[in-house]
Amino acid sequence: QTGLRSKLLDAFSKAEGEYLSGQKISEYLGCSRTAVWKHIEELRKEGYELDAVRRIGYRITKKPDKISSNEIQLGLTTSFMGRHIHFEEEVTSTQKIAHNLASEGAEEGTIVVSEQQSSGRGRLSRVWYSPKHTGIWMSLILRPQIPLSQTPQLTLLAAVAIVQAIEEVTTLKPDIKWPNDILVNGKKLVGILTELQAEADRVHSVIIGMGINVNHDQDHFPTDLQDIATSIAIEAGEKADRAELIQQILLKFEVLYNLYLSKGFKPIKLLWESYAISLNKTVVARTLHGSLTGKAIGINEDGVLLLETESGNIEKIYSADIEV
Ligand code: BT5
Repeated sequence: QTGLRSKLLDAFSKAEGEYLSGQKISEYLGCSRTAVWKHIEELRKEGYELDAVRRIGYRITKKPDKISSNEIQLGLTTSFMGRHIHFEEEVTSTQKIAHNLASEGAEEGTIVVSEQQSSGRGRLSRVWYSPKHTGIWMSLILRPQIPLSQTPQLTLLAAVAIVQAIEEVTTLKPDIKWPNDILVNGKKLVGILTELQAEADRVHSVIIGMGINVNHDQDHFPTDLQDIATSIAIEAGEKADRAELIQQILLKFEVLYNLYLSKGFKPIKLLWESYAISLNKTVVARTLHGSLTGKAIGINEDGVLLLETESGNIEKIYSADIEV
């Protein structure tokens, strides 16, 4: 089956954009016209766009921009980040798979990547929209020996790594909104979800999920996201190579993570602050227990947001949605 598929793709590349008749294809592959039609439909399902003209034949007008383990591996220069790649075309959630792999003892730096998630998730069981062939839906397994209270720092570290990678691969200059959003022109480009496997006093693994809108057109987003979400293609005016972006994220992440393990959170905090948009502004923090308005004066050594309220009190915000 895969042999026939690559033969078919080969025939199309040799045709160099000209139409190939169904008859020719069936002779070339040695299969029936019905089988040819089925293969063409399969290609469409994989994201190829084909022009079909009666009595003339088929022509590929657009190839899907795909990622696979091979594409991520080829050109990856890290020493441990992404050295174990678990790739699947379609999953429920890469977080779920990463949790299973982590429980089974997966090594630090293992990544789970998929082309599509049927139930991608955000914080507090919100939905993360993860359509086929357009984004990066990835979970990274870490095994840091740090106290539980410091794990939020890794969300901030991840945000810095992703911003640096986006700056490397595109012309964009994204902003970070505490704790887990990366925005361009005020719209959400990236969401990060950090989950733990831990006992009271020991972290077994930290699973960092990253959702990045890369090659979406504006009308790819469902109506409820139209005004709040964006993609690299929309903002930069051109598509980006997702495999290259993944490689850069892994590389930046590895450098920052090594720095973090040797020097602590301080250098990461400085970098994070240089990208943060909400600092020194009045914001509304919506938590599970209600809303709090105040000036975001910074983050503390644990990565917790510090909010100065009107009465002058400094409140620590551990988890919230922030409105600038
Ligand atoms: C997040 O949650 O921003 C974390 C998203 C993490 C997704 C990754 S993808 C790989 C891994 N596997 C998973 O299953 N998840 C992780 P939160 O801050 O709760 O934001 C969720 C909100 O963002 C939703 O309620 C929507 O309003 C909005 N949203 C959903 N999909 C979006 C998208 N593709 N782009 C921008 N905004 C989106």
